[in-house]
Parts: sequence; structure tokens; C-alpha cells
Amino acid sequence: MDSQNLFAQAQKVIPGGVNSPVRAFRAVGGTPIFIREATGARVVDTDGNEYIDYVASWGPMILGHSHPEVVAAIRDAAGRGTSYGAPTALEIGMAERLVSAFPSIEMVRMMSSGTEATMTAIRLARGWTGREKIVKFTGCYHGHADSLLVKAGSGVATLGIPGSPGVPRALAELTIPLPFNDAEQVRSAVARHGEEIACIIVEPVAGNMGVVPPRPGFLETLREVTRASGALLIFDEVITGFRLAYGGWQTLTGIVPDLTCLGKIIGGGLPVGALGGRREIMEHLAPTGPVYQAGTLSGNPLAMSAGITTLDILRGKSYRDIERRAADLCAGFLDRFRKKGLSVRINRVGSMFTLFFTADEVVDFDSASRSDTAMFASFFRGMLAAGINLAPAQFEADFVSFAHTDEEIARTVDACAKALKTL
Ligand code: HOZ
Repeated sequence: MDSQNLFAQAQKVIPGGVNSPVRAFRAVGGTPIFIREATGARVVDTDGNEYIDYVASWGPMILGHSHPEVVAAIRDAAGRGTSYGAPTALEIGMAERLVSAFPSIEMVRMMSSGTEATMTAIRLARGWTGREKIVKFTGCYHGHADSLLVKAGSGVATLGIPGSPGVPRALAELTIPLPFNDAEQVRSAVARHGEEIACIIVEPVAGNMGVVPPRPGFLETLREVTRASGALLIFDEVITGFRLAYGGWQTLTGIVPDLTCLGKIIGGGLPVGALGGRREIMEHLAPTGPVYQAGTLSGNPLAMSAGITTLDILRGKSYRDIERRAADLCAGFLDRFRKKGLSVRINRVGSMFTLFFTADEVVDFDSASRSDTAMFASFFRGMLAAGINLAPAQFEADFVSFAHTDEEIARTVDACAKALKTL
């Protein structure tokens, strides 16, 4: 059945026809492509169209789709049972890998999604400090836990939902949203509310307002003020974990948070989340401590097997390879846009990037929102028609994987020239 019929059918039984809002293509128009299968850097839809894919399941597929070793690991694990609700040696293997890859992590709790990781991180920060307020940054998205759905990025920004109905006002009032990359506002908020702030949570490289790198000194300021005020610093590395280096942004920069949230890549394409940090703080979680957190599928053997296999393959890879391909791709895009006489901004960090339809620098959510989203939508549709699957919203990241070849990068740049003719 084709995507159009499937979408019509899906909308009868699934809200909006999708299980995660951005997939509905509301920001770009048209019918979402329903995927039949995916291998390497390619996805094939149910109509039989093949696309070079830069969504990468929103980040996890850094090795490409259906990597044979990852698929074999999942098959092998499934043959021994898919969930036990009891501990396994695999979970230790995963925890040991995360501990050795992240200097700030001494202990890890595995979960089933990034949302669980960030939700648990702020609960643990509140339980540890005895304080209730949290600081987050406008346009950063940390999953959909109540306290974090305040001025959030990703689908919340795409659909223009400033604060979600259903989040109790009393809870939302405990969240202090500040502009990303504005160290001075952080200092003054901490000066004003310091004693009440349990944590500052941040995507060290923002990915959910589109890619926005931290300004030099911004994350260092967060570290300095949290240390001085007794709040915890939480890095949400759900996207950046193992995306930019074997480890996280913290591995590259040496800026060490108290807690780290992970997900996506560490599950090798299966549902996963993880929270890690210093032993004394992590032991504040049940059963050693009073802060409660639990999950039937936490540490699931299929996810652990896919994740461990992915991490072990990544260990032998040079991140410079994907960074170079992403740089070539972005340079090719910029060249085609220049030829067309259109000024755009591309923010790229390693293998993740976003193309913004604005002439100005994009440094925070305000500047990201000045991008011409109608133009983005036309460009997206042009690229899709030319066989390229980009993230279907302006406030998202695109990803290059180890499976993308130079030939696929060149084809993507050619497709860009074609798409620009339709703008
Ligand atoms: N919130 C995700 C992107 N940042 C989208 C998840 C999905 O649709 O799978």
C-alpha cells in the first residue's frame, strides 16, 4: 500500500497518524513517507522510492541502517529471550563501556528512552539538593517530562506550542527558561534564585532548535555557577553521546557535568536511555537511595546487545571520516545556495548539521526562529522529490552516518541544485 493510503488509514487509529508529532510532516506539508525497509544510508518507502537518509532515526543510526553485526547481535539475543525483568551480564557490559567513555560517569542506570533519562536526572537533582527550581534553555528539548516542556524545541517549537496543556502550572513555574548561549542571564538568574536551583540542564550542543553550538565560555559558565551555588549541572547528551566522539561533548571539551543523560546511539537503534554520574549522587537512586525510578524494560537484553555491538564498532572508527563527509556536504550545499543567490546559514558540529534560511548567525532559539520556515518547507519537499530524506522540520538536526559514501554525498549536493530550481 502507498504512503498516502497508509497515512489515511493511520489517522483513523493513531492521533495525527504518527507516534511522534514531527513525523506527521505538519511543518513541511504533504504526506509522510511510510518506510518499508532501510539499509546503509538508504531508506525505501512503501511506494518503492529510495532515499538517501539524513534523519537516521533522529540520530541513533550512526553506523547506517541494518548494520549486519548489529542485526546479528539482536537476532542472537532474541533467540535467548527478549526480556526477563531481572539483571543480566549484558547490562554490566554496557555500564562499563559508558563509565570508561565518560570521565564524569562512575555509575549508570539504564532506561528505555531519553525522556526517562532526563526526567530521572531532574528528579535526582531535586532529591539530592532538596531544591525545586530548575534552569533550562529556550529551544532545548529534553523529552516530554512535565518540568521540561517549557519553551522546548523540537516538535514543541515546530508546532508552536509555548507550554503544553496538561503540565500543571505550579510545576511549570519551577522551570526557569533562559536563552541558550547567554552566560550573563545565567549569572543573574543564579544570583537571584541560587539557593532554590536544583540543577541546570542543557544540550551541550543544541540539536533540537536545529544545531546550535555553544559559544566559547558558555558551558564553562554553567559549570562555574552550578559549582558555586550547589546546583547540579546536567548534560543532555542524548543526541551528542557517541555522535561527535567516542564519548560525548564533555570528552572533547573536558567540561565535566555532574549528571549525563544518554540515549539514541547507545541503543544501536533499539529503545534506550541512560543516566550516569558521580557515584555518591547516583547512589541516591533507589534501591540504595530514596529517589525512585524503575522500568520493566530497563536494560533490555536486545537493546543492550545492539548498543554494545554499536559501541564496539564505533571504537574502531575515526570520527574524522563522518565529520569530513558532513563538511563536504555542507560546503556543497552552501556553494549551490550561493549560486542561486540565496543566503542561508548552516550550523554544523561534527556529523550533525542544520540548514537555516536566514542571513544572520544562529546562536539561540530567537535567531533560529528568524529562519524562513516556508522556504525550509519548499526546500525539504524539493529534496524529498529528488530522493533525499532530510529531517522534516526546521528545528531539528540532520545526521551523516558512517554508511554514507562520497558518492551519496555528491548525489545529495546534486539533488540540492535540483531542489533549488523549485524554490
Ligand atoms: N523529538 C525527536 C526529534 N528531536 C523526534 C522523534 C521522532 O519522531 O522519532
